[in-house]
Amino acid sequence: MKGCATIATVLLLASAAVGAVPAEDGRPGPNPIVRDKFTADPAPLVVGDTLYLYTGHDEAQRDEMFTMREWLVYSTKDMKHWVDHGPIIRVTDFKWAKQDAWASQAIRANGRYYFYAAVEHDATHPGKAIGVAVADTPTGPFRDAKGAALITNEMTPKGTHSWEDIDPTVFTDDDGTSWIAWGNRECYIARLKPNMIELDGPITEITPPFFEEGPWLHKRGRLYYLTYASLDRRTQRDEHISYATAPAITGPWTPRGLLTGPGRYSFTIHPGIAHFHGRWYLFAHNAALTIGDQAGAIGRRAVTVYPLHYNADGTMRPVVQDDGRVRTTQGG
Ligand code: FUB
Repeated sequence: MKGCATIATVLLLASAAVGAVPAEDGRPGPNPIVRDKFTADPAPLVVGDTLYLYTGHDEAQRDEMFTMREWLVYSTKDMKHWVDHGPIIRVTDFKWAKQDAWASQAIRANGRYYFYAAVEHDATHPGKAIGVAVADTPTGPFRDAKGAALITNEMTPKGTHSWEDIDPTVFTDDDGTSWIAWGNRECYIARLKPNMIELDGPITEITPPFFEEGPWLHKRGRLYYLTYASLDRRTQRDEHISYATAPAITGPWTPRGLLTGPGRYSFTIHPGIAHFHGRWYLFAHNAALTIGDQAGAIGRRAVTVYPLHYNADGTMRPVVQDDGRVRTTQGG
């Protein structure tokens, strides 16, 4: 453990003395989760009795847009007390990448942990790209698993902008097949080979309505969910979260509309969904945190978490982000 998440650490030590147990009500602690650093693009991963939360590290100064050099990981056993495990990999650890430690997701496979990350490729493959790193434990250290990008901008020729290939989400189905989806404005999906570091078949476009970025794949029962940052440019100024569902990972995807409004003071938002100790959670980010004289901004965000509830037909109930406190509709 390289650092501590201030108050959370004190609480953690106190709970360790009495034996940390999952909070009975399952309600997460106050938002934002991390208060001593600016964090963004939350990606939860449940391993046994622990939820690991991978985030980007926002280090923008003044009015810089994004300054992101590394990814961080935190863990909890009860959704209230968080341990800061420090940086797990830096963008410069991908030798072929230039900059921009953007949205990522980790997944367990083959007894190891694979970390898929959006970065800016060097001039050999201009534009954003997706790399994959591997580690023996969820907290790393992670190292580049391929020595080259898994996905480059040339592989999706439809897009006309250089940041089309960002924000990987990875999902392993009940039959053991793993899939990666990603994108900005266009959303793509492809199957992964069992080695987790190569694509296995064609890239297919699955762009849902108002898709902007930040896709997140998950499954509940027999229903597949594609949750994402959406932007209806006709009426909205900031990203919201929308989702679609499908009876198979290959679709067809049915748009289900909005899951949340925008994150407070933030242009971006980014969903991450996890099932932990029998409850569902939606992670997101906003820009409502101030640290010292640095106020939240587009490049100084803070990760948050809310309980997530489902209707009987499998649709997700709208989640309201309210000052870090949760007001969802009841039940689910
Ligand atoms: O954090 C950098 C970028 O902003 C992410 O890749 C997008 O999802 C948006 O959150």
